[in-house]
Amino acid sequence: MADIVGHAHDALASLMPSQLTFLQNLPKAELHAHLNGCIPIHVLQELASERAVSSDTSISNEIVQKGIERLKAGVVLKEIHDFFGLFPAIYALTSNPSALARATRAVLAQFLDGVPSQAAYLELRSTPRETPDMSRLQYIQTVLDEVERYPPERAALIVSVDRRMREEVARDCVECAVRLRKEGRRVVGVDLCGDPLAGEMSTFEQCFRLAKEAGLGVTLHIAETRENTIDDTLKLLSFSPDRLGHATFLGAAEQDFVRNTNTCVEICLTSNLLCKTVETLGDHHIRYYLKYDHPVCICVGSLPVSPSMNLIFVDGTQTDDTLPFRNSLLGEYALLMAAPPFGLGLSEAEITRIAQMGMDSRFKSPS
Ligand code: 6MZ
Repeated sequence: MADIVGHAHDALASLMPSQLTFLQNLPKAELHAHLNGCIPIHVLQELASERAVSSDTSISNEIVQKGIERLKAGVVLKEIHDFFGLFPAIYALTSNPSALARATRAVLAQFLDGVPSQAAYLELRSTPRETPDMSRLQYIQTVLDEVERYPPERAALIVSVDRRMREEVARDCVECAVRLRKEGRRVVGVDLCGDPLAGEMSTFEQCFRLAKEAGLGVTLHIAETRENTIDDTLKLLSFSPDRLGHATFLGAAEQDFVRNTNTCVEICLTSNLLCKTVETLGDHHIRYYLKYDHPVCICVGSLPVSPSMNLIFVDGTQTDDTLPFRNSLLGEYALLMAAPPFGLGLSEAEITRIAQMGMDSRFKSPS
């Protein structure tokens, strides 16, 4: 098993047409898409050229352009910590409401438009940022305005808190989420993300309590790297999360806990491989959860560009011009279906069950 490499494009290319059709038509939920990690490269380029003639000097156009060129050329990461350095250039391009709205619209379309669409249902997540042009509340409202163009059974928003945030900033994010939820807006949950080694988790205890009391779903990136400590993991589990992101390096006792509490694990196969937290697909922790028929959700997440990750569309065309992180939900499912050495070789019945688990793990929309 350990020799399964796990390239989504090889997996897709190895499938028979009937298998592709099966995967395309399977209703799939994407529950872990980071907005700023999923903006199509052509949209970033458009935003960059418009920015070049604006007066925004917070970060130089040269740095932004270099960042985009790097994304286009294909970023190969040595380790997961290199990954977070990709975001300042992207953030410079989504720092006002109109640019943010455009980026959001493009990400939603990428997942939800088209027949059949990549995802039947999308929970988009994003970290509210205060900029000279908008408050954190306005950031969320801007994203929500776009999310709510789709019906509730297709799209909803998760508000992310970044591990690097100070307590009052994290609290502001969650309070905004709660307030909007109470107003009937389509915020369904909160997330904890960001550099896996940053921050002190007790900082966020009150925030997540507040979110739970307001009926929001809670999902937490947890044990994403080998260096995450047991204290970090136990503290996060004490927040009673409904879902967990990655959960790559849980110890045996924590895995038992997750199984006993039936907590869904959001699985991002390609992301883990490219960030080098998992060596090969054969070593991936998904195999542990599948063995116990434990709830998982297969997700794209946000994936660093790699030249080897060019997405092959179902019609056979290959493009450089999709997500900057060059993968698709279809590609992730292809990794489940393709026979070794391209994928895990699961049956249609097993994959149907996994897709259903994802749909069953959606957070509840406000009634
Ligand atoms: C942890 C991640 C991540 O929120 O600005 N993010 N956090 N682990 C990961 N695994 C690879 N991938 C993305 O989207 C970008 C932000 O999502 C988080 C990072 O904090 C990144 O800055 P938003 O829309």
